[in-house]
Amino acid sequence: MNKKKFYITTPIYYVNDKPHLGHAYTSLATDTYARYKKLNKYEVFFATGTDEHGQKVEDAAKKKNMNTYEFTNLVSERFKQLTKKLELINNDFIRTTEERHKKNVSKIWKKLLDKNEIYLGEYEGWYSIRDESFISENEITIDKNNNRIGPSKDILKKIKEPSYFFRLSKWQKPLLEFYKKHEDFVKPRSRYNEVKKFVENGLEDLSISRTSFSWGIKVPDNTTHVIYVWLDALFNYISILDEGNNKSNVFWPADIHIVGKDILRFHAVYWPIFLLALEYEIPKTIFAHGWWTINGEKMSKSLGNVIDPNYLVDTYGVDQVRYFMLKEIPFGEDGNFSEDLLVNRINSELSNDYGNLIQRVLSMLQKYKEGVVPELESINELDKLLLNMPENIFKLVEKSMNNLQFNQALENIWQIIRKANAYVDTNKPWELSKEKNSSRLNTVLYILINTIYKTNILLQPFLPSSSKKIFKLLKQKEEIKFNEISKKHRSWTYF
Ligand code: ME8
Repeated sequence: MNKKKFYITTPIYYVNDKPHLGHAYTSLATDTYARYKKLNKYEVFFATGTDEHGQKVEDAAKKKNMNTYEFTNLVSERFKQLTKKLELINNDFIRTTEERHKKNVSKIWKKLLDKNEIYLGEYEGWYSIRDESFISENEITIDKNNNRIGPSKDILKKIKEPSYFFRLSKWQKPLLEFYKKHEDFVKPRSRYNEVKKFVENGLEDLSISRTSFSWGIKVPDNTTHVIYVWLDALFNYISILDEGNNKSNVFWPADIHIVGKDILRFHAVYWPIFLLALEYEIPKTIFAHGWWTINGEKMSKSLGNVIDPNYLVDTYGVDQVRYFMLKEIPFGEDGNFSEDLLVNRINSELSNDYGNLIQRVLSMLQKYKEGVVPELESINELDKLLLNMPENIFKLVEKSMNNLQFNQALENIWQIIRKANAYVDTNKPWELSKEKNSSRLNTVLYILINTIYKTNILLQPFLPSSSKKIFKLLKQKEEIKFNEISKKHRSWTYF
């Protein structure tokens, strides 16, 4: 039988500087969702990579006195290394400087030209290098030195140069109609409303080529122009399928693009319009998450207030960092980062709640039953409650995960863990052993092992490394699909 397909992506990150915790966050959230879908028996394609053209990258290379391409090799490699460090299960990693991508973008450009979506003109206006974005007058503020400041608080640059334009304005109505029919296109809901309002206010044609620098994909047949970096970058989502893996017909349209809210407009306005113009299918959902802040300021390379994810992983462990980030803030909202918060959460939830439960139960199993899981004997109402809890909680987890509410899903799972700890305290297996109440001790230990096993099934996408170790301790296979959760109620044949 053909498996259901699921295509999920992270943004491709700029290589103007090394990765920081913000990038790790998007990648870890995307990876968790990809793992969740895999365990739900989808065939998943998970794409990530680096965005290597544009003025920002060219400037960064110049600052380091490096050849631009060599510079991109160096920085892109650090993003690639991070995918390994974070133990991501991405299927591929695309760089926009690769031939396969350049070929695809040139092809797209020609198609748009053939369809009369592109015309040559001159752009005069303000540009944010930080955002690689043309900024309209109503988004500009003026600082005390009379500089024009963009939405990301950088000093804008005035540009006046020949440029190709994309006929964005004519797509306003079709896009609004599309939004109306696809209310799940942008999530969370507040972002959907925001994007819709932006489009309702009108769209201007978009400048899609630059002539004042050369680091980019050349416009076919007019090589004084390079293609605007966002037009170039967005098509990575198709290049990686098409030109690399021959999978476009299988995985396109994407099921979900996970992005930060800073780049929602590009994904929710320009991207679907380019696709409409090409008569391609449009992705099902763009999910815009919030920002990690430091003392209230967005963590960003440009502001220099960044945390190195490599340091955190080396110090605390990859599962621990993933768990903290997904539990600490509801996906979609902003949150402040501090190492103290991370340490507290790891200690109280992972070590005290979950770690202790496993340690206590497994050592009792060893001590009282020589490590062999006993048979379930007669059960009371309270036993039944815990015995059936994981299956019931799984339904809640599914609901939370369908909305990408990772923190809620974890909160649901933690209800089981707390209940199990309370169950140990109430049933006191050490007293049952002393009293030689073997029948009751069997039931209590059986139920506790069963609970740990099933909780571990649910935790696989959130704690990939630890859950593997725990399955090993339980002498079970390394990965267990969610639909196998209810299989093992009676005897532990795998033991
Ligand atoms: O925008 N908190 O690349 P980029 C949470 N190349 N997430 C953060 C973050 C923070 N403080 N800072 C960054 C680009 N991110 C383009 C994308 S896609 C076709 C092209 C994450 O290197 C978040 O996902 O600036 C954000 O959208 C992304 O990194 C921006 O990465």
